[in-house]
Amino acid sequence: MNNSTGTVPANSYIQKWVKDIAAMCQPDKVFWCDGSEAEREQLTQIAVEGGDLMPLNHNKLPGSYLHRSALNDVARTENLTFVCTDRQEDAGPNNNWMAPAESYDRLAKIFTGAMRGRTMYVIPFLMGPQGSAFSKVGIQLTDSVYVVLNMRIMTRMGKIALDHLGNSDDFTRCLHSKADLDMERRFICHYPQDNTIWSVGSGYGGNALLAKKCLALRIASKLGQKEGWLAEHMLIVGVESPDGEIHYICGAFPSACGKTNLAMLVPPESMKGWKIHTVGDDISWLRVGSDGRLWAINPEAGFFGVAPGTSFKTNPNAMQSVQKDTIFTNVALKSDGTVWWEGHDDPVPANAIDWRGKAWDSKSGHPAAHPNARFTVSLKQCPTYSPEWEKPEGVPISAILFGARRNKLVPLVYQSFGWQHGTFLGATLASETTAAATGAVGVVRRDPMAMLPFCGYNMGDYWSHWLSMAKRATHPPKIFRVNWFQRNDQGKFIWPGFGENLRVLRWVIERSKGAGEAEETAIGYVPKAPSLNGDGLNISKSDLHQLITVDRESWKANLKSQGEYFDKFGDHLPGGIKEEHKALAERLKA
Ligand code: GTP
Ligand code: SPV
Ligand code: MN
Repeated sequence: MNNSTGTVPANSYIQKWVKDIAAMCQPDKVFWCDGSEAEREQLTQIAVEGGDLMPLNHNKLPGSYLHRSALNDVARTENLTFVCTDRQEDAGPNNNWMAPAESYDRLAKIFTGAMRGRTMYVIPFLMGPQGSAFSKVGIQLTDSVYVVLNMRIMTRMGKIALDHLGNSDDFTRCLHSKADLDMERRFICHYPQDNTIWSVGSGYGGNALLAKKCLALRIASKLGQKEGWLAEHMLIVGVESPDGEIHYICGAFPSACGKTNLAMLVPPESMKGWKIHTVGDDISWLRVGSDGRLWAINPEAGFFGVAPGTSFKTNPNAMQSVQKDTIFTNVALKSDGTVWWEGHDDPVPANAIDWRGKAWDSKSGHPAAHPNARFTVSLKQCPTYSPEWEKPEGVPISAILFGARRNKLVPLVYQSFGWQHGTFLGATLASETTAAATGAVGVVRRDPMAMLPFCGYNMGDYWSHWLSMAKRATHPPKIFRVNWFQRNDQGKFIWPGFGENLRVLRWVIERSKGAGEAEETAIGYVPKAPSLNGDGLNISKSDLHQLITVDRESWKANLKSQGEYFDKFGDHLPGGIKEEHKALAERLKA
C-alpha cells in the first residue's frame, strides 16, 4: 500500500481487508500499529499536536493526559446501536435492528471518503490471555488517535495479537471512523454472521473502542451461544479470608452501578485480615471447566472507569491507579494542571476549566466534570491487581451477583433457590438509569443481567442459553441479588456501601459454601441481621432491618410488570423463566 507506516502483517486476510476498507475510506496514510513503547510515544505526540490530548502536570500526574470530547459525544447512544441479522427475530425485541444489506449500504455512504486528510490506524488486539482457549482476536481500523491510545491500554494490542492469530481468518473485523461526529450520521452496527462491526460518527468509549462492548459483549455473546459459553457485563473479584482461602465472585451490575468499585474495594476496619484481588471490572467470559465449575477470564487489559464519585474515601485503589499514565476524558482541569470531578477528595476548586473547556466556578450551576467522565488506565496499575488475570484457564467462580440501583423494594442481598431461579433473578433485574448512556437519568428500566444494551441476540434465547449452562456445569456458582442503593425518606443511601460491601460478600461466600444463616422468604434466602454483622456501622437497628425486609405487597405489585416484559419475547421466552415467574406469584400469595 502506498504511504503506509509500520510493518504490514503477513496474514493475507488482514492485508486484503485493510486494502478494501482503505479504498472506501480513502485515508491519506495507513499506520500499522505494533503496540511497542516507541509507538506509544509517537502516537501520544501526534495526539497532543492534533489537540486530541492535552498534557497534564507531569510532576503531579506523570504520563497523564486530558481529552475533551465533542459536546454531543459523551456517552453510549443506545438508540443508534443496531444488531444486523437477516431475521429481525434473531436480534430480538431487546435490540434495534436493520437488515445487513441495508445497513452496510447506509454506512458505506458515510464511510466513503470519511478518512480523507486523515491517517487510518490498523490495531490488532487480543481479548484474553495469549494461547488461551477463551481468547479472541480483533483488528480495528480507526481514524482516531485517541481511540488507538485507549485501545492500547484496554487490550493486549499489537504483535501479541498477530502472533495469536497466525494465518487464520478468524478475527473480528472492526471498522471505526469519527467521520464528522454528527449524531444524524452516527451508527454502531453489529453483523454477527460476518464477525464484523461498523461504527461511525462517535469517538466515545463504548461506541468507538470496538473491543469493549461491541466485540467482547455483543459479538461475543452470540459466539458464546454458538460455542457453549457466556460473555457477560461482569466484574471478577477474588476475596481472600483471613485463613487464606480465596473465592472468586462475578458481579453483573448495569453501567455506573458499582462494578469498578466492588472489584477493587478496600476491606473496612472491622474486617482486618481480608484481602481483595482484582481480576476485572467490566467484562467476563465464562466457560464450564472439566471440574464442572464455571471459570472466568477478563478479556480486557485496563479500566475505562467512571470518574465522578471516585475518591480516596470511596475507592482508594482506583485513585492510586490513576496517579500516572492515565487518559482522563471529560473531567475538569485545575489551574495547577491536575484534574478534578464531583466527589473528588480535593476541595471544590475556586476556578477551573470545565469538561467543555469553559471557565467554571462553583456558581456556574452545572457540574465541572461530565457525569460520565472517565479514566482509562492499565489494570496492572491497580494496587490490588491479580496476576490470575494472566491465567489461560481463568479463575473458578463461587458466586454470581446481580446488582442494580433500586431506591426501594430490593433488599441489600438475597440468594436464589438454585440456578434456574438465579437465572430468573438476572432476567428480572431492573435499575435506575445513569449517565453512562444518553437519555433520562434515574428512571427505572428493565435491564436483564445488566445486558440489555449489550446482548447481541434475542434475549429470550439468551435466557435459554443461561438455563442450559446448568446441564453442563455440575457445580455452578450460587446466584445472588444485591442492592447497595436503598434510600430512606430523606433520600439518603441507607447502606454505607463501598468497602462495607465486603460484609455482604462474606455472607455470600458462607452461603456458597453451604454455611451461613438465612431466612427463607418468597423471593429467596435473606440474611438474618446478625449474619451481616452491623458492628461498627453507623446504622440504626431499624435501618438495618429495612435493608433486608421483603415487602410482599410491593413485590406482588411488581409481578405484573415482570410478566408484561416477558410477554414481549413471545415464543422465545423459555419455559424455565415462565415457571419461576409463576412460582414466585404462588409463594407471594401463600
Ligand atoms: P461502568 O463502567 O459504566 O460499567 O460502571 P461500573 O458498574 O463499573 O460503576 P462504578 O463502579 O464506576 O460506579 C459508578 C458510580 O457508583 C460511582 O460514582 C461510584 O462512586 C458509585 N458507587 C459505586 N459503588 C457504590 C456503593 O456501594 N454505594 C454507593 N452509594 N455508590 C456507589
Ligand atoms: C458502560 O457504559 O457500561 C461502560 C462504559 O462500561 S462504555 O465502555 O463506554 O460502554
Ligand atoms: Mn460497563
